[in-house]
Amino acid sequence: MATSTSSLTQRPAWRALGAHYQKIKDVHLRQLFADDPKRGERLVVEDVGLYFDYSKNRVNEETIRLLVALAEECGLRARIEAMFGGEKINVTEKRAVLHVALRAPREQSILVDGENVVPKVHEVLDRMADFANRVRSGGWKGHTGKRIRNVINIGIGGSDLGPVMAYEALRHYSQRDLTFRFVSNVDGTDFAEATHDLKAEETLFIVSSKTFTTQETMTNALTARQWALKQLGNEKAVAKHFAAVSTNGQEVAKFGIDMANMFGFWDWVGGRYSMDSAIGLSTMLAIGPDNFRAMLAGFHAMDEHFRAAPFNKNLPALLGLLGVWYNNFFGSQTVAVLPYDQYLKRFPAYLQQLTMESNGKSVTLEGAHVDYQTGAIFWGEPGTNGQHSFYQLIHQGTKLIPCDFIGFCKTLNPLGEHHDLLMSSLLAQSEALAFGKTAAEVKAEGTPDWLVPHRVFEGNRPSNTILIERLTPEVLGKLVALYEHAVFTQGVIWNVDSFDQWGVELGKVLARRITPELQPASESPLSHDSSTNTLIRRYRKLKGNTK
Ligand code: G6Q
Repeated sequence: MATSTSSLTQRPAWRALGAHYQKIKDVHLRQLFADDPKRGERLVVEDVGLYFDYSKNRVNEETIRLLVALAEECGLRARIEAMFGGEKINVTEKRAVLHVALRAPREQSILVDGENVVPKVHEVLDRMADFANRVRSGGWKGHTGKRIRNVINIGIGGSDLGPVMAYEALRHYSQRDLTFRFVSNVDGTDFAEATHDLKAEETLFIVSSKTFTTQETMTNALTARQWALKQLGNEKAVAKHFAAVSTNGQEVAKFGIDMANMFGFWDWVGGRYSMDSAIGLSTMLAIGPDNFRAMLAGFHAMDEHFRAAPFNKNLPALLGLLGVWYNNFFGSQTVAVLPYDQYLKRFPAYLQQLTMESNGKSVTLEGAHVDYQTGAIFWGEPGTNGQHSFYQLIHQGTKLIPCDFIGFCKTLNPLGEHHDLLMSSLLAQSEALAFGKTAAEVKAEGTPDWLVPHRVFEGNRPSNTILIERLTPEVLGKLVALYEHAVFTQGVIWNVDSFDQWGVELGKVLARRITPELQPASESPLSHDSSTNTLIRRYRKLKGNTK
């Protein structure tokens, strides 16, 4: 394979950042704040209802100037326009990338191959709303005439993580007499546990699959069909208890789902960018069409901001560029996302797919091997839980882990002092990470000399703080779009295709090859490596062993 001509690392702004890094790498955040007492008021951006404080980063104005220059040299502005303009920027799959069209207002026009796709988007949204209203009101009856009480989304990857995350995030706004569950894993345990206490006559399955061929989803969907028919005893029940979300009408029809219950989307919507398409049907069923549209309006507000704001005031661009700074110059391997809100408990898992599937690439758009680092590892847990487990390593370990703190000024569940305690933890953590505690301070507390080194906190550990008034559907849309476009920004800098996922496709093919070989009676000769062959034989033997 050709090696990259290093166009990124040869860029003037990249080289200037390298030189600048040498100057700033040992400067402590204590110093940066002491030199500029108003730093915490200046290194912030407030727009579209989000307050983004990036002052606790190891940057100064020169760093930001150079990062912005890098974005410009890499043509970020033109690439944003190419995405919004429907150009086929997913080059390896020759597809447009238009999740932004999913949240475009009715009157907007976005062309793909000369066709305005916005009317199609709204037609599906209107059908979803009609369906959601009928299920939510009890107007939609199951096969035995009972109303639906349980909704189970069957999907995996992009057809699961967005729906689960959004349901958990917006649970406060959900219709409480409906139960929502999500089955993704091909492990039968997932299906069994999701259904063990439910009655089929009150259950609606939404089979969510862009391709409608994904092994896990189709296996779970067939199991669901059998489970429902066993209880309801009539093929006709499928029309009342199954809906589908897909781009593949033919396969949906083959499965036997009534086409009136199919909600479509298009090849220009990537799986991990699809929670605001019909893949969000379970979300709409939970929170209702008006709240769903409010979420879309939030996405759209961030889209417009990303498109229009200068890069030094542009929330996704800054978030993405700061990520490049740590990833490529400080050598950080990971980013911790730490939402101080229990409703956002699945947000880090959602972001893992969004970021790592998008930018976990090692060749450029032209197919040359990169000679620089690309996508970071994203991980995290909600605060304050994480404080009692892995924060230790962030504070005192040997690794530099930039953190994103996300917090809300108003809680959705006011209960005594809880919210102030939660938020004071967020603020205390980012403060401690940045400023640490010196040996002199530790000694002054009366700590014996031998214990001092253990109780010193170096500090200088960077973080962003995103502070928002309250978690609403609109805010969730803004937050997701913020990270979507930060990922896009990084993909442009690294010159990778953020919208393909050949690694996922590989897994889909490999699993199919081994399945027939696992049967105990299988005679097929094994032609894997000696480790895989031996593991397969052992599995076959013990699986057949009923003792
Ligand atoms: C997302 C990926 C992947 C995909 C799943 C499910 O960007 O392509 O996670 O969403 O593999 O695919 P289907 O929706 O086609 O079942």
